[in-house]
Amino acid sequence: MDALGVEEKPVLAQVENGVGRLTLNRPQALNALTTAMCRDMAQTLSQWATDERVRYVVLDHNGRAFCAGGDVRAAARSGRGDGEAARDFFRTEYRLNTLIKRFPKPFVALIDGVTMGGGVGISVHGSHRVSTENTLFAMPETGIGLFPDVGGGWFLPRMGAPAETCEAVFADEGAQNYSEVGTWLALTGERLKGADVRAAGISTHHVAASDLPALKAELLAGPERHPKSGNRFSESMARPNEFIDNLLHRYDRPVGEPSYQEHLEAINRIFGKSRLADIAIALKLEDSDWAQHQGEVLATRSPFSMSVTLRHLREGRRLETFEQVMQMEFRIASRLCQSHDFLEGVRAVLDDKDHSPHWLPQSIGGVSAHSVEALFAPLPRELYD
Ligand code: QUE
Repeated sequence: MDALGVEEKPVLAQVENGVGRLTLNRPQALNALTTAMCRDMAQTLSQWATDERVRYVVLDHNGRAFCAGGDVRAAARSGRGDGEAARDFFRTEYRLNTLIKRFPKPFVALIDGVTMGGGVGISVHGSHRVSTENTLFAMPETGIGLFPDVGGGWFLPRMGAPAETCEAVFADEGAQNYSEVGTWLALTGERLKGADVRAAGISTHHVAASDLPALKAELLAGPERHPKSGNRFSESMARPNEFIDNLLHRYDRPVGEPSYQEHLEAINRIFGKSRLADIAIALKLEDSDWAQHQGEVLATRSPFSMSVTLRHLREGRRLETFEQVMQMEFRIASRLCQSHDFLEGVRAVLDDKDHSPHWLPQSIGGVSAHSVEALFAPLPRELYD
């Protein structure tokens, strides 16, 4: 509610100057996504996809966080019962992720703050992602007994080695020499800050937060208002991609090597192993403080979630279309939302905040291959739509 008692909308949508603008407007909850927000954005975007008034879309946020994730507490509440509302949430959220991935016009996400889980899913699949020194990226789901969904099965196993990240990192085809950076980020939930978000290819452009108001003003003014486009109005309107590329290029700040560069060899060697137990052992045997720390982080994550995640990323790397990955993710999420570790993880991290979840099984060795495999099976008919 605002001062006049008017209900504030959690997502603001407007079309002006040929630009469709979506603004996340639930700052008190770090813009965490509810089912209604996802449905709302999906409906707006599917209209804008064919609306000639809309040349491109800008997604920004009110408040310091871009988006902290999905409304997982509501999902857990549902998961304690029949799980129907939780499945409805994941179905709606994944449809939105797919709409953004397949959006036929430039989609510019301004991720000037916390961008985690569900927040990654509504930005990373867009054509243009702009980070700042305030950007804090993570896929933290293994810490609450979930898995890195929202298309994590697509982009995480396709992250390139930093040397190649200036190219199209998430290109549907092309170079197959992917790194294991995504596997490392997914299993540990490690955060990337600022320039590292760009160096890893999560963002496509990196700008100073102090430049963001000016960049935003130019983006929202649209091609026609741009002083340099002058009488090239129709030309730039016909080529929104070129307009956006040029505009973002002017604000782009170079980033150097990522801070994890010195660990890249170990990341690829250790997180490239096929079995989770082998990854955990290799971290323990590695003679470096960094590896010891990664091992200690893994020891706090849900063994079941990590096992599901590793299988998910390997399968996601093999699958040919984004839609296939999202179908796999819906199968997993539909079941995981009623699982012990998810309900326990949300209790420990988000409800009671004791940060001491009691995972079942307690250790990696206790996870049966059969229990992991069961999450990937096709769903019974009654769970679709
Ligand atoms: C893992 C997650 C989430 C998380 C913490 C995790 C997540 C999520 C939130 C969150 C944070 C602050 C809020 C809120 C939600 O935290 O998905 O409403 O105000 O949304 O370890 O996946």
